[in-house]
Amino acid sequence: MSSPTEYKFSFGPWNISEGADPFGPPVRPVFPHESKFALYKPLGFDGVQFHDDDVVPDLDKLSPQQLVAKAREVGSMLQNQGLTAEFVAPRMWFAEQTVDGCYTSNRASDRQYAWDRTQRCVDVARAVGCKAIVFWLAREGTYLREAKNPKLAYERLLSVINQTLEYDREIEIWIEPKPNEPTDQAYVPTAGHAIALAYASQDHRRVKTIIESAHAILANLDPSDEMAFCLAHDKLGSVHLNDQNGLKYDQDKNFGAANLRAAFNQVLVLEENGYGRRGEYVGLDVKAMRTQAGTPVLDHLVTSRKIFLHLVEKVRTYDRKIVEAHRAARDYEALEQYTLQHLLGVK
Ligand code: XUL
Ligand code: MN
Repeated sequence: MSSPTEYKFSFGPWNISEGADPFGPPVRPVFPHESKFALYKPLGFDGVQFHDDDVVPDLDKLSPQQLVAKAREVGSMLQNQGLTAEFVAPRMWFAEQTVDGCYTSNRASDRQYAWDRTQRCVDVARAVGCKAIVFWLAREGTYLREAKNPKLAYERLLSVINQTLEYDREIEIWIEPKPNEPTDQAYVPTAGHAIALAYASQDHRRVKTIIESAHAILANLDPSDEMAFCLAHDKLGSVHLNDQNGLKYDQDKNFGAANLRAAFNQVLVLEENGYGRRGEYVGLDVKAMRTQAGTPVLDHLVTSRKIFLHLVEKVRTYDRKIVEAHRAARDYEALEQYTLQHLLGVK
């Protein structure tokens, strides 16, 4: 039997937040960005997920050369701390040019901004030492469906994927589907949409996905199925594990906090399909509770990582012979009882 997967963990600096929400200001003092990196290793994380402006603040004001020089400095700093940049995502949704979308905006000037910014994001990714960019297509959608031509929107998304693949012959694009928020209805709401775009592209091997548990739940889908679908196509670049209590705003709760059994099924799918054995990270996208005192608040990262590892143990001790016997007999009542008792640790 091969040795068990040793999971590596990652998160993005935005996961250490000051607690602001749409209805109130920050509740914790700012914790300087640079100081966040020193926290990774002691917490058991070695992958850093970035937005482009997490690497190089105010990047729109810099020349491409200045931007690459700054990103290289960050790359060396990471190396010195034994950290790896997992991906860089263009955080375009803050820009004044992207109020109505980036690649799917009705305005040519906005689309041009988005394309320029995407090229700079690829430059940053390469300079900081990683081969993947993430497209979370925040504003690619509408508040009312009549606002955009949806067929054209999908064509524009495919064009920009192809342009990016051409711009850098090694870069991978990992699409992070989400069905809504901040738009009412987003384009590319599910893994199926993302993977269809991948296969339609010029080089599908370089177009993958990152599946976030909460986003799948917002699409009323089971996160473990979204992950399994991507794994079946060898297209699971990364995951954003977290949880979501039903169909409401994107909550980014601790992994397993709303539905421990669904979390177990996600770990089961990842572990059974060898996720992590080719260097993939177990990424977390979890939000600290606004009510939590102190700075920096890190308990949510510690808890989510621990719960993942506890669930790995549950997966490894889940008796496949029993599972297979119940499947063969089509005795799903017995399978349910066994699974629930296993999760509860009772007989
Ligand atoms: C948004 C979301 C983002 C992306 C990275 O809902 O999940 O954090 O993961 O931009
Ligand atoms: Mn995410």
